[in-house]
Amino acid sequence: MKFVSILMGSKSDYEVMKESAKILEKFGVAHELIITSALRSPNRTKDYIQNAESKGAKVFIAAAGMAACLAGVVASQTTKPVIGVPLKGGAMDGLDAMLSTIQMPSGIPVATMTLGKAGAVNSAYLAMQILAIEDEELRVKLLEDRILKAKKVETDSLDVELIIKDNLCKLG
Ligand code: RP5
Repeated sequence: MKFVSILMGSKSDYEVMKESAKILEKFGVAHELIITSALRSPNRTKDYIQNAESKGAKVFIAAAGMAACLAGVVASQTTKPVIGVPLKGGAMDGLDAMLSTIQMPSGIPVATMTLGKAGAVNSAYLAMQILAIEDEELRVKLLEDRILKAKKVETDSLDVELIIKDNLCKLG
């Protein structure tokens, strides 16, 4: 069974990363979620990745703050796509985690999202876009979601917009 695997370095990461799981849930995409740390539980992390891959994990999402090496370690253990979500906290409130997650050595990529909830949500969308390459039903769902998002921009604007209707007045 194909699924998306979400790993996070600590229970303190769950508050943000549940937003990623919520999006996958909304689109009916199977997923797992596990707390495992690259530094505190390296053996558990390695074993989990191998096991998840053999069960059908197609994309890994890895979230961590501070030293934030989880996504890099996951990428070192699999050739499946790895999406990194840096989390706030630490001495530089997430900038440290962002730089750590993004700066992978050549040949071992991690697709790094932005910090916080937007990063968590986007990790789910990117994982689904990867799955949708070979899943027409999911591709259509993602397309419909984009249409809804575009409509929401229009309806949100209607609440506040001021447009000059008269175009008789030419500039220049
Ligand atoms: C990282 O250190 C975790 O991913 C978390 O973001 C951060 C702090 O962890 P806790 O001290 O809250 O467990 O490894």
